[in-house]
Amino acid sequence: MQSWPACPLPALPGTGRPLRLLDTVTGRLEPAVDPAAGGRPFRMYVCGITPYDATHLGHAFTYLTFDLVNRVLRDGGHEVRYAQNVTDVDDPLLERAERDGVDWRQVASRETDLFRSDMAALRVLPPDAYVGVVEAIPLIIEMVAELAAAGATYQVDGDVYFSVAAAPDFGYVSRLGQEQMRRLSAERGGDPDRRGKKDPLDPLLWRVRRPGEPSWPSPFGPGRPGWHIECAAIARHHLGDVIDLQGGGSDLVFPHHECSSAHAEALTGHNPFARRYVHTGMVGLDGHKMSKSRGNLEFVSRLLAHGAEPAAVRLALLAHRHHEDWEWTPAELSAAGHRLGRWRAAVAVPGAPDAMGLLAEVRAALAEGLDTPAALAAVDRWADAALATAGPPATHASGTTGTPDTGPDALARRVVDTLLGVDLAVGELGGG
Ligand code: 5CA
Ligand code: ZN
Repeated sequence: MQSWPACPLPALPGTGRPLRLLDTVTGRLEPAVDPAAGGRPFRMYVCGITPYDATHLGHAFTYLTFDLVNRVLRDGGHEVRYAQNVTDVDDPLLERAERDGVDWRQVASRETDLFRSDMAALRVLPPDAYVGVVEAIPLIIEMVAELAAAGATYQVDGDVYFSVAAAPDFGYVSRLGQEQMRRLSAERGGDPDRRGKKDPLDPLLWRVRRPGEPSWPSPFGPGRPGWHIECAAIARHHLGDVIDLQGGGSDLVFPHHECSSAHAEALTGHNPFARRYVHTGMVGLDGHKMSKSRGNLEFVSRLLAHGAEPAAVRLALLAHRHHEDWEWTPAELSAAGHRLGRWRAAVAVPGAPDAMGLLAEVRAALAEGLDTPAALAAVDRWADAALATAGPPATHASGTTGTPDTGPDALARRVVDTLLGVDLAVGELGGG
Protein backbone atom coordinates (compact mmCIF):
# COMPACT_ATOMS: atom_id res chain seq x y z
CA MET A 1 0.00 0.00 0.00
CA GLN A 2 1.00 3.59 -0.21
CA SER A 3 3.49 4.81 2.35
CA TRP A 4 3.67 8.50 3.39
CA PRO A 5 5.79 11.36 2.05
CA ALA A 6 9.38 11.68 3.23
CA CYS A 7 10.76 14.88 4.67
CA PRO A 8 14.17 16.08 3.44
CA LEU A 9 17.32 14.90 5.21
CA PRO A 10 19.87 17.72 5.02
CA ALA A 11 23.47 16.54 4.66
CA LEU A 12 25.80 16.85 7.64
CA PRO A 13 29.58 17.24 7.59
CA GLY A 14 31.56 14.02 8.11
CA THR A 15 29.93 10.69 8.95
CA GLY A 16 28.12 9.41 12.00
CA ARG A 17 29.42 6.80 14.40
CA PRO A 18 28.64 3.09 14.30
CA LEU A 19 25.30 2.51 16.02
CA ARG A 20 24.95 0.19 19.00
CA LEU A 21 21.50 -0.91 20.07
CA LEU A 22 20.09 -2.65 23.11
CA ASP A 23 19.41 -6.17 21.87
CA THR A 24 16.52 -7.91 23.60
CA VAL A 25 18.14 -11.33 23.17
CA THR A 26 21.49 -10.52 24.78
CA GLY A 27 20.25 -7.72 27.03
CA ARG A 28 23.33 -5.69 26.01
CA LEU A 29 24.28 -2.93 23.63
CA GLU A 30 25.36 -4.61 20.41
CA PRO A 31 26.60 -3.27 17.07
CA ALA A 32 23.59 -2.73 14.82
CA VAL A 33 25.40 -3.36 11.56
CA ASP A 34 26.81 -6.75 10.63
CA PRO A 35 30.56 -6.33 10.13
CA ALA A 36 30.28 -8.82 7.25
CA ALA A 37 27.52 -6.83 5.54
CA GLY A 38 29.83 -5.25 2.99
CA GLY A 39 27.85 -2.61 1.18
CA ARG A 40 24.45 -4.28 1.36
CA PRO A 41 21.54 -2.29 2.75
CA PHE A 42 20.51 -2.64 6.39
CA ARG A 43 17.26 -4.62 6.41
CA MET A 44 14.86 -3.36 9.06
CA TYR A 45 11.37 -4.68 9.77
CA VAL A 46 9.14 -2.89 12.27
CA CYS A 47 5.71 -4.22 13.16
CA GLY A 48 3.01 -1.82 12.05
CA ILE A 49 -0.35 -0.87 13.45
CA THR A 50 -3.60 -2.74 13.66
CA PRO A 51 -5.73 0.07 12.27
CA TYR A 52 -8.89 0.05 14.35
CA ASP A 53 -8.28 3.29 16.23
CA ALA A 54 -6.12 6.40 15.89
CA THR A 55 -2.35 6.55 16.46
CA HIS A 56 -1.69 6.95 20.16
CA LEU A 57 1.50 8.20 21.80
CA GLY A 58 2.67 4.66 22.50
CA HIS A 59 2.61 3.87 18.77
CA ALA A 60 4.30 7.18 18.02
CA PHE A 61 7.04 6.44 20.58
CA THR A 62 7.73 3.09 18.92
CA TYR A 63 7.89 4.45 15.36
CA LEU A 64 10.02 7.41 16.44
CA THR A 65 12.51 5.01 18.01
CA PHE A 66 13.01 3.15 14.75
CA ASP A 67 13.00 6.43 12.86
CA LEU A 68 16.08 7.34 14.87
CA VAL A 69 17.66 3.99 14.03
CA ASN A 70 17.01 4.82 10.38
CA ARG A 71 18.42 8.34 10.68
CA VAL A 72 21.54 7.33 12.59
CA LEU A 73 22.32 4.50 10.17
CA ARG A 74 21.92 6.81 7.18
CA ASP A 75 24.11 9.38 8.86
CA GLY A 76 26.67 6.59 9.26
CA GLY A 77 26.66 6.11 5.49
CA HIS A 78 24.42 3.04 5.36
CA GLU A 79 21.57 2.40 3.03
CA VAL A 80 18.48 1.28 4.93
CA ARG A 81 15.77 -0.93 3.51
CA TYR A 82 12.76 -0.58 5.77
CA ALA A 83 9.58 -2.65 5.70
CA GLN A 84 6.49 -2.29 7.87
CA ASN A 85 3.15 -4.08 7.82
CA VAL A 86 -0.39 -3.03 8.51
CA THR A 87 -2.51 -5.66 10.26
CA ASP A 88 -5.55 -4.70 8.23
CA VAL A 89 -7.47 -7.86 9.01
CA ASP A 90 -7.49 -9.28 12.55
CA ASP A 91 -9.84 -9.99 15.45
CA PRO A 92 -9.78 -6.57 17.17
CA LEU A 93 -10.38 -4.77 13.88
CA LEU A 94 -13.28 -7.05 12.96
CA GLU A 95 -14.75 -6.64 16.45
CA ARG A 96 -14.53 -2.85 16.25
CA ALA A 97 -16.16 -2.80 12.81
CA GLU A 98 -18.95 -5.06 14.05
CA ARG A 99 -19.48 -2.92 17.17
CA ASP A 100 -19.71 0.27 15.10
CA GLY A 101 -21.73 -1.29 12.27
CA VAL A 102 -19.08 -0.27 9.73
CA ASP A 103 -17.39 -2.38 7.08
CA TRP A 104 -14.01 -3.59 8.44
CA ARG A 105 -12.24 -2.41 5.27
CA GLN A 106 -13.55 1.07 5.84
CA VAL A 107 -12.30 1.13 9.44
CA ALA A 108 -8.88 -0.10 8.31
CA SER A 109 -8.49 2.38 5.49
CA ARG A 110 -9.71 5.32 7.57
CA GLU A 111 -7.34 4.60 10.47
CA THR A 112 -4.40 3.79 8.18
CA ASP A 113 -4.89 7.17 6.48
CA LEU A 114 -4.85 8.89 9.83
CA PHE A 115 -1.70 6.99 10.83
CA ARG A 116 0.05 8.07 7.63
CA SER A 117 -0.78 11.71 8.23
CA ASP A 118 0.34 11.46 11.89
CA MET A 119 3.65 9.89 10.81
CA ALA A 120 4.20 12.55 8.16
CA ALA A 121 3.41 15.31 10.69
CA LEU A 122 5.91 13.81 13.14
CA ARG A 123 8.50 13.64 10.34
CA VAL A 124 8.97 9.90 10.63
CA LEU A 125 10.79 8.65 7.55
CA PRO A 126 8.48 6.33 5.60
CA PRO A 127 9.20 2.63 5.09
CA ASP A 128 10.24 1.56 1.59
CA ALA A 129 7.71 -1.25 1.69
CA TYR A 130 4.45 -0.52 3.51
CA VAL A 131 2.43 -3.68 3.21
CA GLY A 132 -1.10 -4.53 4.27
CA VAL A 133 -1.93 -8.06 5.29
CA VAL A 134 -4.83 -8.18 2.85
CA GLU A 135 -2.56 -7.42 -0.07
CA ALA A 136 0.01 -9.92 1.26
CA ILE A 137 -2.42 -12.87 1.49
CA PRO A 138 -0.82 -14.71 -1.48
CA LEU A 139 2.63 -14.44 0.18
CA ILE A 140 1.23 -15.66 3.47
CA ILE A 141 -0.55 -18.63 1.88
CA GLU A 142 2.65 -19.54 0.08
CA MET A 143 4.63 -19.50 3.31
CA VAL A 144 2.04 -21.59 5.17
CA ALA A 145 2.14 -24.08 2.28
CA GLU A 146 5.94 -24.22 2.47
CA LEU A 147 5.79 -24.79 6.23
CA ALA A 148 3.25 -27.56 5.65
CA ALA A 149 5.51 -29.15 3.04
CA ALA A 150 8.37 -28.97 5.54
CA GLY A 151 6.26 -30.92 8.06
CA ALA A 152 6.05 -27.99 10.49
CA THR A 153 2.25 -27.78 10.61
CA TYR A 154 -0.84 -29.75 11.65
CA GLN A 155 -4.55 -29.12 11.76
CA VAL A 156 -7.13 -28.84 14.53
CA ASP A 157 -10.69 -28.84 13.17
CA GLY A 158 -9.41 -27.40 9.91
CA ASP A 159 -7.36 -24.60 11.51
CA VAL A 160 -3.68 -24.85 10.60
CA TYR A 161 -1.14 -24.63 13.43
CA PHE A 162 2.61 -24.23 13.48
CA SER A 163 4.47 -26.75 15.58
CA VAL A 164 6.98 -24.92 17.77
CA ALA A 165 8.93 -28.18 17.89
CA ALA A 166 9.95 -27.38 14.28
CA ALA A 167 12.00 -24.42 15.60
CA PRO A 168 14.66 -25.97 17.83
CA ASP A 169 15.58 -22.72 19.57
CA PHE A 170 12.02 -21.62 20.27
CA GLY A 171 12.09 -19.23 23.23
CA TYR A 172 15.46 -17.62 22.52
CA VAL A 173 14.03 -14.19 21.68
CA SER A 174 12.10 -13.67 24.92
CA ARG A 175 14.07 -16.10 27.13
CA LEU A 176 10.91 -16.72 29.15
CA GLY A 177 9.96 -19.82 31.08
CA GLN A 178 7.24 -22.18 29.89
CA GLU A 179 4.63 -20.86 32.34
CA GLN A 180 5.23 -17.22 31.46
CA MET A 181 5.03 -18.01 27.76
CA ARG A 182 1.76 -19.78 28.30
CA ARG A 183 0.29 -16.89 30.24
CA LEU A 184 1.41 -14.27 27.71
CA SER A 185 0.17 -16.37 24.85
CA ALA A 186 -3.32 -16.44 26.41
CA GLU A 187 -3.20 -12.67 27.06
CA ARG A 188 -1.99 -11.74 23.61
CA GLY A 189 -4.23 -13.48 21.14
CA GLY A 190 -3.04 -17.10 21.49
CA ASP A 191 -5.08 -20.14 22.50
CA PRO A 192 -2.84 -22.26 24.75
CA ASP A 193 -5.79 -24.16 26.19
CA ARG A 194 -7.36 -25.31 22.95
CA ARG A 195 -7.88 -29.06 22.87
CA GLY A 196 -6.09 -30.97 20.15
CA LYS A 197 -2.97 -28.82 20.01
CA LYS A 198 0.36 -30.60 20.22
CA ASP A 199 1.97 -27.88 22.30
CA PRO A 200 -0.02 -25.15 24.07
CA LEU A 201 2.32 -22.56 22.55
CA ASP A 202 1.77 -23.65 18.93
CA PRO A 203 0.47 -20.57 17.10
CA LEU A 204 -2.27 -20.43 14.50
CA LEU A 205 -1.15 -20.05 10.89
CA TRP A 206 -4.46 -20.19 9.07
CA ARG A 207 -7.92 -19.84 10.58
CA VAL A 208 -10.61 -21.55 8.54
CA ARG A 209 -13.63 -19.48 7.66
CA ARG A 210 -16.06 -18.67 10.46
CA PRO A 211 -19.52 -17.36 9.62
CA GLY A 212 -19.56 -13.60 9.13
CA GLU A 213 -15.77 -13.28 8.89
CA PRO A 214 -13.82 -12.31 5.78
CA SER A 215 -12.00 -15.19 4.13
CA TRP A 216 -9.74 -15.97 1.21
CA PRO A 217 -9.41 -19.21 -0.75
CA SER A 218 -6.33 -21.31 0.03
CA PRO A 219 -5.07 -24.88 -0.35
CA PHE A 220 -6.11 -25.43 3.31
CA GLY A 221 -9.62 -24.16 2.69
CA PRO A 222 -11.05 -20.65 2.78
CA GLY A 223 -9.96 -18.65 5.80
CA ARG A 224 -7.65 -15.89 6.99
CA PRO A 225 -4.09 -15.71 8.28
CA GLY A 226 -2.95 -16.02 11.88
CA TRP A 227 -1.04 -13.07 13.30
CA HIS A 228 2.65 -14.02 13.42
CA ILE A 229 2.87 -15.51 9.95
CA GLU A 230 1.93 -12.16 8.38
CA CYS A 231 5.09 -10.48 9.64
CA ALA A 232 7.28 -13.48 8.83
CA ALA A 233 5.96 -13.62 5.25
CA ILE A 234 6.10 -9.86 4.62
CA ALA A 235 9.57 -9.45 6.14
CA ARG A 236 10.92 -12.43 4.24
CA HIS A 237 9.46 -11.37 0.92
CA HIS A 238 10.53 -7.75 1.13
CA LEU A 239 13.82 -8.07 3.01
CA GLY A 240 15.07 -11.65 2.68
CA ASP A 241 15.52 -14.86 4.68
CA VAL A 242 17.66 -13.12 7.26
CA ILE A 243 17.13 -9.54 8.36
CA ASP A 244 19.22 -7.12 10.39
CA LEU A 245 16.59 -5.85 12.78
CA GLN A 246 13.15 -6.89 13.97
CA GLY A 247 11.51 -4.09 15.93
CA GLY A 248 8.38 -3.15 17.80
CA GLY A 249 7.07 -2.44 21.28
CA SER A 250 8.03 -4.73 24.17
CA ASP A 251 4.50 -6.18 24.12
CA LEU A 252 5.51 -7.92 20.90
CA VAL A 253 8.53 -9.81 22.23
CA PHE A 254 6.36 -12.78 23.12
CA PRO A 255 4.57 -14.38 21.43
CA HIS A 256 4.73 -12.25 18.31
CA HIS A 257 8.42 -11.91 17.54
CA GLU A 258 9.23 -15.28 19.05
CA CYS A 259 6.74 -16.94 16.70
CA SER A 260 7.35 -14.92 13.54
CA SER A 261 11.06 -15.66 13.87
CA ALA A 262 10.34 -19.34 14.51
CA HIS A 263 8.22 -19.50 11.33
CA ALA A 264 11.03 -18.06 9.23
CA GLU A 265 13.74 -20.16 10.86
CA ALA A 266 11.80 -23.42 10.53
CA LEU A 267 11.62 -22.79 6.82
CA THR A 268 14.96 -21.32 5.90
CA GLY A 269 17.22 -22.93 8.49
CA HIS A 270 18.83 -19.51 8.99
CA ASN A 271 19.01 -18.91 12.70
CA PRO A 272 18.48 -16.28 14.05
CA PHE A 273 16.03 -14.74 11.63
CA ALA A 274 16.91 -11.22 12.80
CA ARG A 275 20.46 -10.32 13.81
CA ARG A 276 19.02 -7.87 16.32
CA TYR A 277 15.74 -7.71 18.19
CA VAL A 278 15.03 -4.22 19.47
CA HIS A 279 12.02 -3.19 21.53
CA THR A 280 10.53 -0.04 22.93
CA GLY A 281 9.12 0.46 26.38
CA MET A 282 5.41 0.88 26.93
CA VAL A 283 3.98 4.35 27.22
CA GLY A 284 1.31 4.46 29.89
CA LEU A 285 -1.53 6.74 30.84
CA ASP A 286 -3.37 6.75 34.17
CA GLY A 287 -1.27 3.93 35.55
CA HIS A 288 -1.66 1.46 32.69
CA LYS A 289 -0.05 0.75 29.35
CA MET A 290 -1.80 2.90 26.75
CA SER A 291 -3.87 0.48 24.74
CA LYS A 292 -6.73 0.53 22.32
CA SER A 293 -8.42 -2.30 24.12
CA ARG A 294 -8.26 -0.52 27.49
CA GLY A 295 -9.17 2.87 26.04
CA ASN A 296 -6.68 4.96 28.11
CA LEU A 297 -5.33 6.80 25.12
CA GLU A 298 -3.86 10.07 24.06
CA PHE A 299 -3.89 10.40 20.30
CA VAL A 300 -1.32 12.24 18.22
CA SER A 301 -4.13 13.64 16.08
CA ARG A 302 -6.01 14.93 19.12
CA LEU A 303 -2.95 16.77 20.43
CA LEU A 304 -2.34 18.29 17.00
CA ALA A 305 -5.99 19.27 16.63
CA HIS A 306 -5.71 21.05 19.99
CA GLY A 307 -2.86 23.13 18.68
CA ALA A 308 0.19 21.11 19.77
CA GLU A 309 3.07 21.45 17.35
CA PRO A 310 4.25 18.18 15.83
CA ALA A 311 7.84 19.18 16.68
CA ALA A 312 6.87 19.53 20.36
CA VAL A 313 5.14 16.13 20.38
CA ARG A 314 8.26 14.66 18.82
CA LEU A 315 10.52 16.29 21.41
CA ALA A 316 8.28 15.12 24.25
CA LEU A 317 8.68 11.52 23.08
CA LEU A 318 12.42 11.87 22.46
CA ALA A 319 12.91 12.93 26.07
CA HIS A 320 12.63 9.23 27.05
CA ARG A 321 15.02 6.34 26.49
CA HIS A 322 13.51 3.93 24.02
CA HIS A 323 13.59 0.85 26.23
CA GLU A 324 12.00 2.43 29.28
CA ASP A 325 8.35 2.25 30.25
CA TRP A 326 7.04 5.69 31.09
CA GLU A 327 3.85 7.56 31.76
CA TRP A 328 2.45 10.32 29.55
CA THR A 329 1.28 13.51 31.27
CA PRO A 330 0.37 16.88 29.75
CA ALA A 331 3.48 18.29 31.52
CA GLU A 332 5.59 16.29 29.03
CA LEU A 333 4.20 18.37 26.22
CA SER A 334 4.58 21.71 27.94
CA ALA A 335 8.20 20.93 28.84
CA ALA A 336 8.85 19.98 25.20
CA GLY A 337 7.17 23.16 23.95
CA HIS A 338 9.39 25.21 26.25
CA ARG A 339 12.50 23.41 25.01
CA LEU A 340 11.47 23.91 21.40
CA GLY A 341 10.99 27.64 22.01
CA ARG A 342 14.51 27.95 23.48
CA TRP A 343 16.07 26.02 20.62
CA ARG A 344 14.30 28.21 18.08
CA ALA A 345 15.38 31.35 19.85
CA ALA A 346 18.95 30.02 19.97
CA VAL A 347 19.23 29.34 16.24
CA ALA A 348 17.99 32.87 15.60
CA VAL A 349 20.89 34.39 17.55
CA PRO A 350 23.36 36.14 15.27
CA GLY A 351 26.88 34.87 15.93
CA ALA A 352 25.73 31.67 17.71
CA PRO A 353 28.51 29.35 18.93
CA ASP A 354 30.12 26.84 16.64
CA ALA A 355 27.95 23.74 16.18
CA MET A 356 30.59 21.16 15.17
CA GLY A 357 30.94 20.13 18.81
CA LEU A 358 27.16 19.82 19.02
CA LEU A 359 27.15 17.56 15.98
CA ALA A 360 29.78 15.30 17.57
CA GLU A 361 27.90 15.15 20.87
CA VAL A 362 24.53 14.34 19.32
CA ARG A 363 26.12 11.68 17.13
CA ALA A 364 27.88 10.14 20.12
CA ALA A 365 24.75 10.11 22.27
CA LEU A 366 22.56 8.51 19.61
CA ALA A 367 25.20 5.95 18.65
CA GLU A 368 25.23 4.62 22.23
CA GLY A 369 21.88 2.88 22.23
CA LEU A 370 19.90 5.94 21.09
CA ASP A 371 20.52 7.97 24.21
CA THR A 372 18.00 10.65 23.28
CA PRO A 373 17.98 12.43 26.68
CA ALA A 374 21.75 12.93 26.31
CA ALA A 375 21.28 14.16 22.74
CA LEU A 376 18.61 16.65 23.84
CA ALA A 377 20.81 17.79 26.73
CA ALA A 378 23.63 18.50 24.25
CA VAL A 379 21.32 20.71 22.20
CA ASP A 380 20.12 22.40 25.41
CA ARG A 381 23.72 23.27 26.30
CA TRP A 382 24.38 24.64 22.84
CA ALA A 383 21.17 26.67 23.00
CA ASP A 384 22.06 28.02 26.46
CA ALA A 385 25.44 29.12 25.15
CA ALA A 386 23.88 30.74 22.09
CA LEU A 387 21.32 32.58 24.18
CA ALA A 388 24.03 33.70 26.59
CA THR A 389 26.04 35.27 23.76
CA ALA A 390 22.95 37.09 22.58
CA GLY A 391 22.57 39.07 25.73
CA PRO A 392 19.25 40.25 27.14
CA PRO A 393 15.68 39.33 26.28
CA ALA A 394 15.15 40.54 22.71
CA THR A 395 16.38 37.16 21.40
CA HIS A 396 13.54 35.22 22.95
CA ALA A 397 11.25 36.13 20.09
CA SER A 398 10.07 32.97 18.41
CA GLY A 399 9.96 33.82 14.69
CA THR A 400 13.05 32.30 13.11
CA THR A 401 12.03 32.04 9.49
CA GLY A 402 14.52 33.39 7.06
CA THR A 403 17.57 32.19 9.05
CA PRO A 404 20.42 32.15 6.53
CA ASP A 405 21.58 28.76 5.35
CA THR A 406 25.17 29.13 6.48
CA GLY A 407 26.88 29.68 9.80
CA PRO A 408 26.76 27.80 13.10
CA ASP A 409 23.05 28.40 13.61
CA ALA A 410 22.36 26.77 10.24
CA LEU A 411 24.53 23.77 11.17
CA ALA A 412 22.76 23.46 14.53
CA ARG A 413 19.42 23.50 12.71
CA ARG A 414 20.60 20.78 10.37
CA VAL A 415 21.90 18.61 13.24
CA VAL A 416 18.54 18.85 14.99
CA ASP A 417 16.67 18.29 11.74
CA THR A 418 18.65 15.37 10.29
CA LEU A 419 19.48 13.45 13.45
CA LEU A 420 16.50 14.20 15.67
CA GLY A 421 13.88 14.92 13.01
CA VAL A 422 12.93 18.23 14.61
CA ASP A 423 12.43 21.17 12.29
CA LEU A 424 13.32 24.42 13.99
CA ALA A 425 11.76 26.60 11.33
CA VAL A 426 8.37 27.99 12.21
CA GLY A 427 5.56 29.40 10.18
CA GLU A 428 6.52 27.59 6.99
CA LEU A 429 3.81 25.02 6.45
CA GLY A 430 5.34 21.65 5.64
CA GLY A 431 8.66 22.61 7.23
CA GLY A 432 11.60 24.43 5.76
N1 5CA B 1 -0.18 -4.97 14.18
C1 5CA B 1 0.48 -5.46 15.34
C2 5CA B 1 1.93 -5.76 15.07
S1 5CA B 1 2.14 -6.84 13.74
C3 5CA B 1 0.36 -4.49 16.51
O1 5CA B 1 0.90 -4.76 17.56
N2 5CA B 1 -0.37 -3.40 16.29
S2 5CA B 1 -0.65 -2.28 17.42
O2 5CA B 1 -1.42 -1.26 16.72
O3 5CA B 1 -1.23 -2.86 18.55
O4 5CA B 1 0.73 -1.69 17.83
C4 5CA B 1 1.55 -1.05 16.88
C5 5CA B 1 2.96 -0.87 17.45
O5 5CA B 1 2.92 0.02 18.58
C6 5CA B 1 3.58 -2.17 17.96
O6 5CA B 1 4.97 -2.15 17.68
C7 5CA B 1 3.35 -2.11 19.45
O7 5CA B 1 4.32 -2.85 20.16
C8 5CA B 1 3.48 -0.62 19.73
N3 5CA B 1 2.71 -0.20 20.91
C9 5CA B 1 1.42 -0.47 21.19
N4 5CA B 1 1.05 0.09 22.37
C10 5CA B 1 2.16 0.74 22.84
C11 5CA B 1 2.43 1.52 24.03
N5 5CA B 1 1.51 1.77 24.94
N6 5CA B 1 3.69 2.03 24.16
C12 5CA B 1 4.65 1.81 23.24
N7 5CA B 1 4.45 1.09 22.10
C13 5CA B 1 3.22 0.56 21.91
ZN1 ZN C 1 4.17 -7.83 13.51
